[in-house]
Amino acid sequence: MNLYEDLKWRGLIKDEAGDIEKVINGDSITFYWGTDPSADSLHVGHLSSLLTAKRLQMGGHHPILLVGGATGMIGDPRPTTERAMISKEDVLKNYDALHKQISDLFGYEMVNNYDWSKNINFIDFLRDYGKYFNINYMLDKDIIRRRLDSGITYTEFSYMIMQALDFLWLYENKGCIMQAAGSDQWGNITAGIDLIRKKTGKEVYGFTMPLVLDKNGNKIGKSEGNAVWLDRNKTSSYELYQYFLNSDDEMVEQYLKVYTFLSREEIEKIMKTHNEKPELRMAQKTLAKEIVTFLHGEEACDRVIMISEALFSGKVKSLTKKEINEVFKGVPTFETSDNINIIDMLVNGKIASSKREAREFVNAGSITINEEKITGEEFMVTRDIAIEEDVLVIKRGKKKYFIGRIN
Ligand code: 383
Repeated sequence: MNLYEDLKWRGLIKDEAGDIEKVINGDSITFYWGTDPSADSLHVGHLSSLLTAKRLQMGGHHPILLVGGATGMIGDPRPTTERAMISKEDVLKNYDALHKQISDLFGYEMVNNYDWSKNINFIDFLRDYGKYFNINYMLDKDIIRRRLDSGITYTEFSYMIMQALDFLWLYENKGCIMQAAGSDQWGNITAGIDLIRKKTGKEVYGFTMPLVLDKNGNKIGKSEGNAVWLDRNKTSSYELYQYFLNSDDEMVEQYLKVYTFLSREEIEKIMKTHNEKPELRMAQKTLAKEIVTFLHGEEACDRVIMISEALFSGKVKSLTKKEINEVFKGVPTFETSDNINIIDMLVNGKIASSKREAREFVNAGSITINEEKITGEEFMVTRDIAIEEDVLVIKRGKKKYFIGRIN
């Protein structure tokens, strides 16, 4: 399989401008991919196209990663409503964070469009570039058309011109002849291609990747409404692992193609074994392992697999305090004293709303502490049963967790 066929097989090519097959399978070219500093970390939604850039690089092409210090101050129009403007300080802060994240993870050559956009003055902008953009052409772009009813400001309307100027600048200064991005970027990519053709008479290329969805058709990378971040301080290795471990059976093959560097043969083999016994979640385990290893390293991944297995088989007590903190990040936590009656502790820790309710829980056998079922109302909670003499993992019913710390 050649590079283009591999990308097609993985489902990574949607729209193509120019003979992309020839360009991708041909001699080494320089291409770019851009992202705006709208948050202080990238998330799983960005990862598929970053990995595509990596695949092109492995195939011999040269990637340039653009972090939009200039475009980030404006905001790419969304199909629904105008964006809230981000403060300049936040754009700079986010820029630094993304720059570090991308260079740590990928080591790509990076550029900032602020460097060439900041000195363009308004009169030159209108004379040198504005004349190349017919308003009818701009209004015809999908994203603009979708905003005509709800309204769009001149600021966001101008965004596509900024991105088009970037492509032109990279073409003229870095010999960049292709732009790759998610399918929401098609209008911006073609705006750049058209500008370069009009200004220089040269043909450059672009392609988009389909947005990766979950089985309900929502964008991948949201967990209970929050983004799944690539920064491990925002989404722990454990959360990342669990997110992909929970992928739907219908989707897991596609995710293996998009999010791992496993070959076609390897993926087909995994799916064959997986389909014989889907309940073992072999494909999901491979997916989660590959992603966590790629993003957080092998050591973090080994630890997370160990933790997940310990929790799954009821071996909470074998975990360290540090591991418990990672796994139970975000779980309600409370302080308690040593040698306290179980009923009092349940009420103080807000695990039960009253003593009466606390007794009901205990008598029904629905409370466990560090996986030991608590049976009597008289039970005293002491350091002896705590992890490292300190931590209590309390489970109420089948799923609800609380963390108690003996002070
Ligand atoms: C800015 C200047 C350029 C080229 C690109 C840009 C950013 C682009 C954008 N991209 C998204 C973002 O920043 O808004 N206008 O969050 C997302 N991307 C990638 C991919 C995606 C897109 O960073 O489809 C998802 O991740 O292209 O929405 O000269």
